[in-house]
Amino acid sequence: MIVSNDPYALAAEAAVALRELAGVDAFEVALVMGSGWVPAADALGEPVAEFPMTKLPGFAAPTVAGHGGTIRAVRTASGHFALVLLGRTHLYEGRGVEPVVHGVRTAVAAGARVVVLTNAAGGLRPETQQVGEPVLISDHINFTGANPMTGARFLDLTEVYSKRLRALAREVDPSLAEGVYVAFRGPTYETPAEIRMLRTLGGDMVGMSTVLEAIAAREAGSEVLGVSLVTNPGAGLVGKPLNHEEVLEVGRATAARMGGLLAKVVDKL
Ligand code: 8IG
Repeated sequence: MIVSNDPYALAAEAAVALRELAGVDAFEVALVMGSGWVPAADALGEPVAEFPMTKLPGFAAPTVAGHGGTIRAVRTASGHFALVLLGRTHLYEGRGVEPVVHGVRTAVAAGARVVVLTNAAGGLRPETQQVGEPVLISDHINFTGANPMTGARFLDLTEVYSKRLRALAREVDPSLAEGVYVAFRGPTYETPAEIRMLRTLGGDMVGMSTVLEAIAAREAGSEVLGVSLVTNPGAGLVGKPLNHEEVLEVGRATAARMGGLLAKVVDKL
């Protein structure tokens, strides 16, 4: 196996290995299941293959509980192939941006024209948001200080999160709200002052993922659908500290709704 040090070539190599291991020629759609979303993956269809991400070139094992580190190929109810990434690498793990976007680049190289990015997030609008509520990402603010692209290649980000796909998701569930997702590098949660700042700046959710993957997917030419599961109000908004176990619990409690939503959206593609 040749393991390239060019991240784009590495993703192309991983896509070749993926097609081979999964026994699937091309995937129509890829879904990245963030914390809290892994239990929802079972609703997507019949698994045809499943293996650790580390079997493919360029994938690091995720280090966070509930983040899986597994790749699953699924045949959907409509007979299409979906690539499900159970877990992701985060910027706060300290390996840089390339491993963070490698899954998305590999998925697009394996055919995915649509990339669905899910995450668990803090809610910046407890006046209107409920814990356990999915929110469609309409736009983002990238406060990670990082970017998956380098060089004088000026990518337009006017519509990172596809209007078409958001409308399709709302056909499935008309009650879905939309919001602006703000990403920090983490791994710390925010201070109450930072949460107040983000509210002033027009953010609706805050987390530590998604934005770099969304940029990489757009760079590679895919459409993106982003969905945040609001699992806690931002720090200081209700006065109680946050913990990761609660995030996973919200995911387990809402798995049926989230799985049903994703399965129906995927079937409409
Ligand atoms: I779940 O409140 C989850 N992930 N940055 N802030 C940030 N990330 C999060 C939060 C949060 N909740």
